[in-house]
Amino acid sequence: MENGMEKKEIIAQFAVAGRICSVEEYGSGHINATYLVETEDQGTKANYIFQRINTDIFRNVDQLMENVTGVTSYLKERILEKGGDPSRETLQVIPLKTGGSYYRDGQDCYRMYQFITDATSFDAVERPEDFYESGVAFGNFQFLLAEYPADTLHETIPDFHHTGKRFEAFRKAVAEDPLGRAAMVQPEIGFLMEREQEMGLLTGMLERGELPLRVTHNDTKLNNIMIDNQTGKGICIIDLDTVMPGSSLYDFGDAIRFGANRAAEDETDLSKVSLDLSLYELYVKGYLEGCRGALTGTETALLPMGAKMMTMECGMRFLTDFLLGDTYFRIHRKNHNLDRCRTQLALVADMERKWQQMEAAAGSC
Ligand code: ADP
Ligand code: GN1
Ligand code: MG
Repeated sequence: MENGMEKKEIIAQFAVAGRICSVEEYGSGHINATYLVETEDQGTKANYIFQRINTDIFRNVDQLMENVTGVTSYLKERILEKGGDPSRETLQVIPLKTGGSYYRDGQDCYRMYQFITDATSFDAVERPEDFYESGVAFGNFQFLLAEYPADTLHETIPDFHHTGKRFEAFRKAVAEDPLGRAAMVQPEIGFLMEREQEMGLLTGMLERGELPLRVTHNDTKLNNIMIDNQTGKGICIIDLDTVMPGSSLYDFGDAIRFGANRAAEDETDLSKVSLDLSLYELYVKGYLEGCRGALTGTETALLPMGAKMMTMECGMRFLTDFLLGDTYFRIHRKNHNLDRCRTQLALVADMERKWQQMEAAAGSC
C-alpha cells in the first residue's frame, strides 16, 4: 500500500485469529477501498471486510470511528433487547490487537468489520420485494436510532445534504472551470441553474423547525444494506460513515434515487432512465412501515420532494466532481461522473413528469 506496508501486515494488526489466506478487492462503493479478507484458524474459515478509509473525504477519522462504534454499540443493545442476533444485524468493528478501532499508517487509515454472511448487497433491484424490505429496514434503522443522543454524533461531512450549499459549490466549479470542461456540459449546467429556487427548500424547513431533525443514515442506496439470502429481509444496514442528524426525506429520497430508477446509476443510454412507479410505491409502503408511524404529516407529504431533491443533489455532486477533475467519487472510465450526472438529471425530469402519481402514492399509503 502507499506507505510501504502490505495489506496482510496491516490486517495482522487487527484482532483476527489464524492465517490470512486472501485479500481481494470487493464491492462497488464509490468512496472507500474495500477488500474481502479470508482467514483460516485450525481448519475454521472466517471472512472479514477490510477498508482503507477515504481520508480526503473523512478528514477526522477519530470522530468518524467514534460515530461508528457509538452507533453500532447502541444498535447491538437494542437488537439484543428484542431478541435479535447482533452478529448479523449490525456492523461489528474488529478492534486492533492493541485496542482502538482503526489502524493508521501515515496518512492512510484502515478498519475491519465482521463479514455479514449469507446476505447480499444488490447494485440493482432484482426482485421488487427486496426493495420493499430495504425500505422497511431503513425505516426501522431510523426508528431504532430515534432516541440516540444526537448531540454526541460528529458531523463527519459538514453540510452533507445541504443542497443549497452544494449548489453554491457547483456554481463555483462552473465559474472556475479549472479543466475547461464546462463548455461540453452546458445543457446539464442549465438544467440545474433553472432549478436553483428549489435547492434550499428542505434545509430551509429544517432550519425553521417545520421538519424534524432526526438521526439518519444519509446514504441509503440499495448496496448499503445486506438482504438475508434465506428470509429476504433487510438484515443489516452498512456504510455507517454518514450517520448524522438529518431529515427522513434524505434517507427516503436517496433510496428512491438509486433503487427506483430502471437504469443503473451510470447507464449511458438515457432512454432507459425512468422512475419505476410501482417500485416507488413499494418503497413508500416499506419505509412508512419501518418508521412505525413516526413521520409527521409534513414529512409524508414531502416524500416526492425528498426523492427529487436527493436525485438533483446527487446529479449536481457528480457534475461538480466532473468539472473539478473527478477527485471525490471513484471513477472507472472516462466521463464516468458525467454519465452518472446525466442519469440523475434524466431521473429528475422523469419525476417531474410523474409528480402527480408520486404524490398520490405517498397519500394512499
Ligand atoms: P463505500 O463507502 O465505499 O460505499 P461500503 O462500506 O458501502 O463502502 O462497502 C462497500 C461494499 O462492501 C458494500 O456495498 C458491500 O457490498 C460490502 N460490505 C461492506 N461491509 C460489509 C460487511 N460487513 N459484510 C459484508 N459485505 C460488506
Ligand atoms: C457515495 O459510499 P457510497 O458509494 O455508498 C456517496 C453518496 C452518494 C453515492 C452515489 C460519503 O456512496 O453520498 O449518494 O456515492 N457517499 C459519500 O452513488 O459521499
Ligand atoms: Mg457504500
